[in-house]
Amino acid sequence: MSNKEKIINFCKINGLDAVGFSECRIFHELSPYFNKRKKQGLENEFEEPIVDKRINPFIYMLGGKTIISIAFPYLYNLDKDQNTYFSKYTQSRDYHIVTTKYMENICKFIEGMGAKAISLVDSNSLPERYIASMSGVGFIGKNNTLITQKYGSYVFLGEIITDLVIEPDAPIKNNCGNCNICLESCPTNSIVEGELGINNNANTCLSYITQKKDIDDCWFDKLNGRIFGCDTCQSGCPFNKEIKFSTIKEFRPYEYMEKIDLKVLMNIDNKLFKDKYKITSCGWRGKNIIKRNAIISAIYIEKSKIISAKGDTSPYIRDYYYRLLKHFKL
Ligand code: B12
Ligand code: SF4
Ligand code: SF4
Repeated sequence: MSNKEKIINFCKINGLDAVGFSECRIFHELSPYFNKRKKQGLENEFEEPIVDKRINPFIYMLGGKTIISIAFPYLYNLDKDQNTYFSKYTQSRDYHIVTTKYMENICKFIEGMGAKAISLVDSNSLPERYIASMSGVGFIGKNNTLITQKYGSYVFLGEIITDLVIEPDAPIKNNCGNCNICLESCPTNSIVEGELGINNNANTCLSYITQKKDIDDCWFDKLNGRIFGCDTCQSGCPFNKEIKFSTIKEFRPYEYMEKIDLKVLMNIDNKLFKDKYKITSCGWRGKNIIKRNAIISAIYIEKSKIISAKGDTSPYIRDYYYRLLKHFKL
């Protein structure tokens, strides 16, 4: 059995069957693209600003030969969103913790073969979707997401860099064709067709706005019930219709994340945050971002002063409360 087959089998035993391999190399072809995006102001604060770091996997392993891309399916159901909701990717245990546990296990397996291996997920400078598409794990759709055949785009992406030389897989074809559903459904027209091909204006994307610390008043009418993240350009995608759900037990959604209570969210204290929300993928932005978005939703939907954040201990929350009252002339 080849090393590639051994790794694929080990991943399968661990419930991971969307795995691909590509050569570890500098992605020179992406540098004009990233530079142009920077010039056009499309880059956002969560992206690595130094282009050389974005295209160079050797900063993580000097003698790396192969990148293994792994897609972790996270969707447990396609239930319709409520008026106010957390996006699907935030509803379970923080994916950084979950995927790292699986990948460290795979790294140990590779090390057992006498090789080096390190794992990465999300918080790194590399273009994870591009690596996944190069590895044949899926294709990048017009909505910018990496779409797999079996699980659609509801997957997280992780990578293992190893010094094993493994035969790469071939990329698969982009199958969007003439479909434009995601472009047409994006509430902020953030998916644009321009000089750079199809691109995403990360700075107007509602997923970003829900996570941004300081937002302008113009976004108060746009969030429309989104508490953290945005799934709109994924939920209408035909490739997300007939998909297999996740069997990764750690991604089972918490009930309180699926069926939310706005009153609870508007009044989160430190203890509740620590016990229930910090452990999810939206925990990293802190308690007040969730609270702020809940207050925006409550006032936007009810259009009344039903809540009083006047007494909130945080000046940040009080500031948003008064701005909302002013904005909605309440
Ligand atoms: C910054 C960031 C964001 C920002 C910016 C999003 C964006 N459009 O890139 C914000 C906060 C808005 C965001 C939102 C989301 N994100 Co995010 N995010 C990231 C992060 C940290 C960096 C991505 C980045 O640099 N983006 C800039 C763009 C330009 O680069 P890119 O996404 O890597 O891919 C582009 C290039 O590869 C290029 N490209 C592809 N092929 C080719 C070929 C050539 C020749 C050229 C020149 C270019 C090119 O096109 C791609 C699309 O624009 C990654 C983790 C990582 N390290 O990659 C996660 C990541 C991309 N996010 C992820 C997720 C889950 C999301 C959300 C779905 C969450 C949600 N429900 O709200 C949304 C999706 C929004 C959307 N439609 O893109 C997943 C992607 C899963 C998937 N199936 O694609 C990632 C990989 C995290 C992870 N490890 O799982 N995210
Ligand atoms: S995540 Fe939402 S706002 Fe962002 S591109 Fe998709 S539909 Fe538009
Ligand atoms: S909605 Fe249509 S255009 Fe958008 S990613 Fe899906 S298939 Fe592609």
